[in-house]
Amino acid sequence: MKFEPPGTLFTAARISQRIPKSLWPGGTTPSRQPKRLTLLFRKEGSFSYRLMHHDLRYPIGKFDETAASNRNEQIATIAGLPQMLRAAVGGLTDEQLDTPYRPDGWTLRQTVHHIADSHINSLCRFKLALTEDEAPTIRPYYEDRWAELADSNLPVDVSLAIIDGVHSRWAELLQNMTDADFEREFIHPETGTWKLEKVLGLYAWHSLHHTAHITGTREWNGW
Ligand code: NI
Repeated sequence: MKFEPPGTLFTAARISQRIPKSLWPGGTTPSRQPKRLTLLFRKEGSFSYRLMHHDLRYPIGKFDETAASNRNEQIATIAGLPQMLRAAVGGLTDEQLDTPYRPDGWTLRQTVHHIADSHINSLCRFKLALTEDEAPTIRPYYEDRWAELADSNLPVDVSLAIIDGVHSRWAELLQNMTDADFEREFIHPETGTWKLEKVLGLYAWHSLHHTAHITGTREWNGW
């Protein structure tokens, strides 16, 4: 698989390659979760989603393993997130970044920092699962409390740089994993055993889920 270097502008066709088919209008599974969405292209390198059903908390629906796209699409989403996210926040002012994506929700700034928090942890969980003799028990954390700490007030560029590095490492790892590697597991103390195959699907979803919070907020506000 081939990925564009950092800084490459997305065209409509390139973005469409990165959005799992299951998230497109007429998605693959019957579900009460809203999954229909349409991409709008304002200009090259900038895009947003228009949601057909307004669910501000779950703009692309909840993670549904049975509706997950294929592995290559999921890896492409992980590889493409840094560019998608930069496009999503591009040109926003500090005031706009400090706007919540829903009433009582995180601000766009907190959302970007949360993605860094979450995906740092996820890369470590992949590496633990790939290297431990027994399926490791991973360490959960209170993501809402992490998002309230002082570093979540920093400029989003700080976390965009983290996400660049983490996702470069993560995509390289994923592209070189064997089928047997994707069968490896870790244990989450609250939710049980997870195969890396499923975890990849979850984080591809998570990447699009939070990107849609940002693009949705821009859409509603006409930014
Ligand atoms: Ni999240």
